[in-house]
Amino acid sequence: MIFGAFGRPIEGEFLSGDAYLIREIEHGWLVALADGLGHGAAAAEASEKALSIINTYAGAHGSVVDLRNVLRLCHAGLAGTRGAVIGLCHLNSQDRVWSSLVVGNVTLRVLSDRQLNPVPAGGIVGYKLPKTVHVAEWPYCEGDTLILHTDGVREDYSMDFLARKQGLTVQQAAERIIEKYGVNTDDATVIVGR
Ligand SMILES: [Mn+2]
Repeated sequence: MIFGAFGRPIEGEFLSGDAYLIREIEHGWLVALADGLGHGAAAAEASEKALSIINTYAGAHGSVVDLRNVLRLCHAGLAGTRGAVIGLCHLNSQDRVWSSLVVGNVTLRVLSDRQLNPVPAGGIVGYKLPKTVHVAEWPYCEGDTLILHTDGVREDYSMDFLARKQGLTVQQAAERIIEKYGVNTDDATVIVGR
């Protein structure tokens, strides 16, 4: 997999309340995107804390990734912060399986043989988790494109321009999405993987 990512803060802020992690782990990848509630430093504190917890978890667990457990750790660790909405995605490249978990307003889209739009659970990590959190799983196929973005990006975009034949790198695709579909009333961040 190759990943590209791009983000920028809301107009008038220097610091984004969004934060992301793209980490190669044993037999796969762990990708996380967090959007701290509100904007500015307090939002960034919550999202950075979530990512630091996820990064520590990834370092300690090798190829064994339990997304529900990651979520529980984040929820406990974010108590006392503003809280964050979070999208987590794990590729097990040995078993060729993706799994994902989303709490709150983070969007995950997958361009694959079949298009997949996993359903997020409501809630705010660090404040209130939903009763049940769905972990979506689907087979990994070579060439799959994964997109994870915060709600600073409109959702009504077509993924046509991400098709391989358009020749965009994942980094160019990430920048294009923010440029064309980022809203200026919120921090906006997108990760594109292929
Ligand atoms: Mn947001």
